[in-house]
Amino acid sequence: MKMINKNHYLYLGCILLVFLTIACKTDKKQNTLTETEPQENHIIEVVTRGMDFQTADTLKSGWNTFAYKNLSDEVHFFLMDKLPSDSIAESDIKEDLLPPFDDGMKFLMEGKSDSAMAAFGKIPAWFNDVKRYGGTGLISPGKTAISSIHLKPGKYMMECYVKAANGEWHTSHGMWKFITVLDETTHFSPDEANHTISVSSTNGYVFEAQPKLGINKFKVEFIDQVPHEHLSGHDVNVIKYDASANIDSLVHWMNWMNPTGLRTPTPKGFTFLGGMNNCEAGKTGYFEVVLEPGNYLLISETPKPDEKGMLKTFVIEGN
Ligand SMILES: [Cu+2]
Repeated sequence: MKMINKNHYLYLGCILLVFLTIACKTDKKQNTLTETEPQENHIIEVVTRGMDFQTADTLKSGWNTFAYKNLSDEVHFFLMDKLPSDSIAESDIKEDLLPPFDDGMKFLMEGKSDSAMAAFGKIPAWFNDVKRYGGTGLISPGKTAISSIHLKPGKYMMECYVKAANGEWHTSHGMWKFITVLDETTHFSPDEANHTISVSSTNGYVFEAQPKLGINKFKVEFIDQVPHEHLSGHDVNVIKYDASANIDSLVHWMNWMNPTGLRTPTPKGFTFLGGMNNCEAGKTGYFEVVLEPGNYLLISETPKPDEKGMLKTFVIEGN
């Protein structure tokens, strides 16, 4: 879901999940951040098999790396929304937050924009104070997205607001989950990235590097964050495409306000490989992806990403 007010975006959506494996190893690199603490290889597994997020209920604060495995037959993502109050309960989500989004989308599908905006206007005021802490980009069925994000202590809602074939939000089908982030922190920091992408509403993606065959680690710097026409912010998705793909159809699909946008089925010829979901201005996230020979693009889940510099293509050559 997306945000509805001036300075907010809103996302609701998908879910499911999982658990967590913590392995510790001694840091041999004399990292100043971990002089006395062991470095953790801290991977949080998140799994979606249907319309859910199977994952831990609590996490440590600080840097966490997520492996989001999509074992369902639809594309999803997850986004971490930090709630403005720990007292926000399941009833607040189900009875107050989701219905305005459901009603608004239904009106948009019926071509009734005014009614849609009136419905979105009923989104509870606290939603304007939600902060985005990143997550994965869109990920195709059978694929795993790897992203690292930095979490502060508090109560979060993990969500996916892709839409089902009938146009209903995944969020309303169960793809959301409360997660508590503890004061206790991880002792982990992401590996050095191979490439840095700076993202802003003014310059789009600033990305000069040439990705290579194999594993590529990307650092995403959010220079700013603003609500776009769809009342949500910008992010980064990495997508492989083949000869049957029509990039214009993808650009159209990336706007959830279009009745067929962000909705199953995805445009043909594209394979979604993750990325970095919305973060607040000044924040940083990381993602990694294994690139095989082929054509790829980086694109934001916003209206008109091509006109905003938030669509970049690149080619990975074979050996
Ligand atoms: Cu979903």
